[in-house]
Amino acid sequence: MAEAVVLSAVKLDEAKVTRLIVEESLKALSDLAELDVAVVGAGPAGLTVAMELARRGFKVAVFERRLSFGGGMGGGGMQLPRLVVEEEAWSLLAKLGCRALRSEGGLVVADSAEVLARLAAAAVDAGAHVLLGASVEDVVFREGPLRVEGVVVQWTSVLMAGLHVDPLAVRSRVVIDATGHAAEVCGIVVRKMGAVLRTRSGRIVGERPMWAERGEREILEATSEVYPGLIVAGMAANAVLGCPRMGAIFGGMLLSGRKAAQIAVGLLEEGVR
Ligand code: 48F
Repeated sequence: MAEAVVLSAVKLDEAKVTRLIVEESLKALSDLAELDVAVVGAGPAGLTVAMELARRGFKVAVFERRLSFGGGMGGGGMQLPRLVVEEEAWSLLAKLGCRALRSEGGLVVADSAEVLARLAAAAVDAGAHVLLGASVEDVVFREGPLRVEGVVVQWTSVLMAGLHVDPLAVRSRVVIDATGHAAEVCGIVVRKMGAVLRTRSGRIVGERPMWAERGEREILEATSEVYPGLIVAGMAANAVLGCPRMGAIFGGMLLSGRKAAQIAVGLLEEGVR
């Protein structure tokens, strides 16, 4: 007969539960006030960049609007539970313990839930902090010369309720826009700072329709520091630079996250701010 599981050994006092949550949350949030890198968006690009930077010992936090990890990865293609990754990028996932379900013509098929769970766990294991349900609604900037020096964060629930509640700011030496198709942080910088981006057009061109091979090829070049202190990664990079979308293939997102981490390391080692 199975042994009964009892919890009666714990004296459950509601006030104690509340105190534990509040005290530890305040410590965690106050620790996030100053970062090496603020990553906006916990999709495949954001999680990869956070994992890579945390592994190198940098203080990194990911701010994710939703209460879940993975961005577009969990939904695979049309909500089917499989996704596809190019062999060149697969080694990154294989090292995290992801299982290849099939390999064909340079493409590896994997379980999308498994990939996002292992990637999120790897980022957290490496020491990245993740704040779920937290939307970045603005940036912190400084002049002389103009640069992005942090993000402004609000609970998504407050934004959804349309409440007039002031957000809190986080100082960060580098900010990474990994917000996917909407390229939201770049949008804020262009709209509110009148920024001319360090790209050929200087503006947000908008993603082009689907062309998987070109989208995957161009994403690595598009991943770049588009404004002082602001790096764009993942689908946001294709949206800003005017590159095609690619659908439910994720190698480009992972390698873009890795490249964004390399660019951030370069900036941090140069001693930005
Ligand atoms: O969309 P998303 O998965 O971006 P990604 O990492 O990967 C793109 C692919 O999933 C897919 C694709 C591949 O073919 O094109 O779309 O570039 O993840 C972006 C995450 O950012 C969050 C959003 O909820 C999602 O989880 N996000 C977006 N805007 C904000 C944000 C914001 N302002 N503040 C916080 N999180």
